Amino acid sequence: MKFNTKAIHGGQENVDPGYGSVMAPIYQTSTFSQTSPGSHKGFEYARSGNPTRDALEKAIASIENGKHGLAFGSGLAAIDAILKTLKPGDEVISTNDLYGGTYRLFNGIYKNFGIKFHFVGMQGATAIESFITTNTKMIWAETPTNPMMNILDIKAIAQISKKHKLLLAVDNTFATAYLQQPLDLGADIVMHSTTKYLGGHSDVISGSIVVNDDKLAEQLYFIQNASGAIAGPMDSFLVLRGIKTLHLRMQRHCENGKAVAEFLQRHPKVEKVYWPGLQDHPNHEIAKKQMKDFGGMVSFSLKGGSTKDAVRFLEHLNVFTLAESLGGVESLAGHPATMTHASIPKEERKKIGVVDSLIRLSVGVEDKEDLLSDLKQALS
Ligand code: P1T
Repeated sequence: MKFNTKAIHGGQENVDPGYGSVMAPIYQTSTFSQTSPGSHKGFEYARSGNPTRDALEKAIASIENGKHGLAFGSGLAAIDAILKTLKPGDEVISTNDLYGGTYRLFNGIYKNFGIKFHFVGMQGATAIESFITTNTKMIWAETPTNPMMNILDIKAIAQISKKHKLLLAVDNTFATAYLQQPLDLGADIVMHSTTKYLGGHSDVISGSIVVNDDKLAEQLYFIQNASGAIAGPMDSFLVLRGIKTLHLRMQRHCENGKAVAEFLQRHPKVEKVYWPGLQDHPNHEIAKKQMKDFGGMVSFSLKGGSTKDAVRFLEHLNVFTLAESLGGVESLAGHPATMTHASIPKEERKKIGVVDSLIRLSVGVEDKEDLLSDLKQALS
């Protein structure tokens, strides 16, 4: 099956053997009856497995061209499960430009458990190698990065991780499987905050992991069951429904993202626009090579801008909603320095370009004329 067909049918062959419902039913149950101890229809207790979650896990694995999918209660719960494959003394090399909550989980929790993190600019993949020690176990990449829209060369990083026998985990939240499939490019683990584009309607918090390796899948399944941060049946249903229109929505997100990025680039009050589709984006060529299109996330800074200017702009938007999160049908705008990335110390933020006037847009699927006129009036 090709991608669009997979988005709708992938892994959904037998979602309701009872009645043949076309959509996976919501199995809102905590447990399943057994005729004799250990004798059941495939499910025992809903933390260990639930048919609705199972349908979602198969759908996510299918669109990522992976063998095994796992669904969690949030994107961070999925990242947390991945980190639990490590032991005290292990080291992780992570991109230094990443979602603030991921940084907080690494630095605020796992560092205290004896895991060492190196935060490195990964646009030049070769920079990674100088941080590898005998204790290094994992490379953590996010591309496009949140919020600076840097593009990391997954294939080049995968070559390094393979050479040194490390695991490469890629957070594919911003691109989604529609734009890039990290496992095909050599990654070992692909992770999503399915709260975003996969859910697509700003009505659920959830996360996922997809892997090919059977042993790694078994280890992650053990952690999912033992730690228990699973996606519930209703949330699984919502993400599954979202995936069925992912390709349609992403196409429009990309079209509108392009229109917004080009409009901002021409605007006299805008200093710099960060969108990988722009010719002058430093990683444009890699983006062209590894992505089908360039996505709907756009960041920009204001000329001579301060937090005050950014806040005034954000307060005057009408069609864009000022809110955390991204990837829903509606356009959102945020201020990374005080919102999504406030948990990264200011010094670290400055190093990666998260200046006080930086604004991040999640461009939705509304009419682009309405989006552009909203930006125009708020800028004026
Ligand atoms: O919010 P949650 O579902 O737990 O996902 C965390 C997460 C992981 N990875 C990336 C790239 C993310 O952007 C996020 C969540 N991000 C936001 C809430 C935000 O507004 O950037």
